[in-house]
Amino acid sequence: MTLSISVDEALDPGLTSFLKTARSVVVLTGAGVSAESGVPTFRDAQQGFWARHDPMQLATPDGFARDPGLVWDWYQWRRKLIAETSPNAGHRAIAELAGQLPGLVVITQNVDGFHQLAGSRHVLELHGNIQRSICSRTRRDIPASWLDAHPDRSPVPSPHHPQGLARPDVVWFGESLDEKLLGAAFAAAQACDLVIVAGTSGVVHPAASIPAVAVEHGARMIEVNPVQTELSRLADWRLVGPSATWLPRLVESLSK
Ligand code: BV8
Repeated sequence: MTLSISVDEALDPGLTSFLKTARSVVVLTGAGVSAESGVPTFRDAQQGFWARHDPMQLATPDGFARDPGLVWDWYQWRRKLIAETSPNAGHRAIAELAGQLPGLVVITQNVDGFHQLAGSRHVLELHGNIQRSICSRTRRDIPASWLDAHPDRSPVPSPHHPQGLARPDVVWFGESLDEKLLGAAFAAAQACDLVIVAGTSGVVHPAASIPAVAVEHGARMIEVNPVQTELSRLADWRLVGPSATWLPRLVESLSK
């Protein structure tokens, strides 16, 4: 049975008392937690020039093979957007929750690095990090200094392979996730007694199956999202509204 709470209602006392006794918490985040920082989510319309392109086509090996310059420019545009903004109150609240709840693990689908910037220390970046670049052939790291030495090239040649190109160190659709990271995420989900799912539509796998794994192993679930999602049916509590409003309230409830 899911209890939905809107932003103009108080937190359910059952939720706050459970939160206080939680011994092992997992927070799964998606693009929605960065929305209030001004970083567009994956399913919102892209802005400007990119409105003509489908992110689902660009964030793929085929998209990069077809037009590496276009995909490289899209990531450069996203990197610039992310560099011009910063983590929001939702990211900071998750970092504060970790300070008060033992062993809290952040599992994020986001590639903006905002959880670490906001102070979270135990972050599993399932889909990589847009700030890092690797060689498209060898997957070896490419330092920012190499990119800075080729400011007007798109795509940028790789220093590690004659046919290699620089690409973002993210997991594209159709690419497998890092086994160790995914294993750690599922292990944390199986061991937790509370999973907080914030800002995700729950459509991208295998990340989307993490809440079900937690709930199947006995965890309670809080969902933070302005709208209903594929995961809402798993939630004990649905906090209906933005994460930058609800997550600080969860932190506040711990000190009451
Ligand atoms: C793989 C990096 C093996 C790139 C990303 C099983 C079933 C179905 C499909 C599959 C499956 N297994 C595999 C697949 C295929 C595919 C997939 O899931 N497709 C889906 C779309 C149908 N998965 C894969 O390819 C994965 N690889 O499984 O490898 C394999 C190999 C070959 C063939 C098959 C399998 C790799 C997936 C990783 C893709 N890379 N990112 C980049 O960023 O450029 S995923 C990308 O989507 C982002 O990381 C994003 O975070 C993520 C998920 O989306 P969300 O985070 O949920 O964002 P979204 O926009 O959807 O939703 C935002 C939510 O926030 C909304 O609900 C909104 O209401 C809410 N919101 C808005 N504002 C706020 C808010 N919430 C709170 N506060 C607010 N203010």
